[in-house]
Amino acid sequence: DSFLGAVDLTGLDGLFSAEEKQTALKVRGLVDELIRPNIARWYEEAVFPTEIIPELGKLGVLGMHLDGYGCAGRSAVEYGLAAQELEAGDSGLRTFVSVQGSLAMSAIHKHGSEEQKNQWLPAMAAGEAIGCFGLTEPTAGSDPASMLTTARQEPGGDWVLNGSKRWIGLASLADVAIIWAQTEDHGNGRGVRGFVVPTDTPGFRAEVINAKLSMRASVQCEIHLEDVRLPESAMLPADSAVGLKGPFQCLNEARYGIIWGVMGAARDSFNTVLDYTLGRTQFGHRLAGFQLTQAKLADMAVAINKGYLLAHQIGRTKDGVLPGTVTPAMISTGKLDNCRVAIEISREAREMLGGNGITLEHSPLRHANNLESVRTYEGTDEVHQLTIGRTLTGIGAFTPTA
Ligand code: TGC
Repeated sequence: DSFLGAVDLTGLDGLFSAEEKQTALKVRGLVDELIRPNIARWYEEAVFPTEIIPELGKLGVLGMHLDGYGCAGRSAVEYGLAAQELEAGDSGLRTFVSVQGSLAMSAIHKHGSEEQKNQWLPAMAAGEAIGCFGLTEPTAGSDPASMLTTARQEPGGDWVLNGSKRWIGLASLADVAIIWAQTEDHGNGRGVRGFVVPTDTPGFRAEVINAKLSMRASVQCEIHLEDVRLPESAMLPADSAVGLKGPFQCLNEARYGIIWGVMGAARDSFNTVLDYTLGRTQFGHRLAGFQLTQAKLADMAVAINKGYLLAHQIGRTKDGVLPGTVTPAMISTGKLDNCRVAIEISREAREMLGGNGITLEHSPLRHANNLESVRTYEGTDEVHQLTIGRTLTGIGAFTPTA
């Protein structure tokens, strides 16, 4: 019996140690107990259940791949396994853990001063403080180099931030925001720096984006920054944070979590439709006995196995167990294909559920709708195709030449 269930056709179970599976099963237990019984209602009512945050802190999944400062220091593979269990519950839940751990905490952990790390990371790991990550803007999505938010340093040393950010997860709940801003006038991204902004700083305002058709059990916001004054020490000081490589290193972490996470949504969609077709009879036979149903189930299972193998390959490379380094093209390969596969599987599963598949009683359409967001954020398909294209050809094609 594989811990991944019937979908495991290729011995995936044997890829993971007993300890790694134990980590995954603990997260699955939380999802089964707290998320599955309530997620349809939260989704319908567009509620993010803040009461689960301390539980996630106790489970040790917030910033779980980071070392020290109260973080669990687990491997990239364990983090990935946790992500796929969370996203089997709902992408909004996995997104919370990604924004908190891979974006906000990672930014402080990679680029912050000792003071910033000590002030924020232990509380964030425990779920006692919430963080968000402000990179995207109303007019700067795929092209963050064109951001308009500015940080100007005054003669006394203070920084003053102005601008706006959009699609920022958790911003209305956050205690701290990592805000990326241009510190120089040329606007080519080289002067971008990150700032640790307590959200109670005067001039900081977060406005929830309502009426979403995706990620409804999750919070995304617009942030408005009007003369937000910060001490000199608020800037992330590390050299690694100078320019866009600062936020891009954090995006790599979040994109890595997505590679695993979306396989959880795909697996849950597959399990739902496998159970359904084994139980439902039409034309005098169980649906699972029809050849067309089996062909679809087989294609879904094959794709899910390949997705896990890809995630595992990248995870073990990230952990240094396999040789080589994790390159942006490797991350793009995983994010692009696993999102594409997961959304196709969720849609196929919805179709196989017939009319019943459009209700919140079954998970696949909820997963498919969520995956519209997951496929788009942290780099669209096109951004990842062009990142891979640049690696293959040596030619950057992000900007049209004509
Ligand atoms: P480019 O010239 O390629 O790079 C600028 C500098 O960054 C370095 N770099 C990376 N470093 C680490 N990891 C990566 N993946 C990196 N990609 C690039 C690069 O080496 C260079 O360093 P240096 O030292 O030479 O300065 O920059 P570009 O402007 O040409 O970028 C091209 C492109 C399109 C790949 C990039 O802009 C991109 O990835 N765009 C997509 C951005 C994106 O994913 N946005 C979504 C953000 S999600 C969000 O804000 C909301 S958070 C989620 C939530 O809150 O729910």
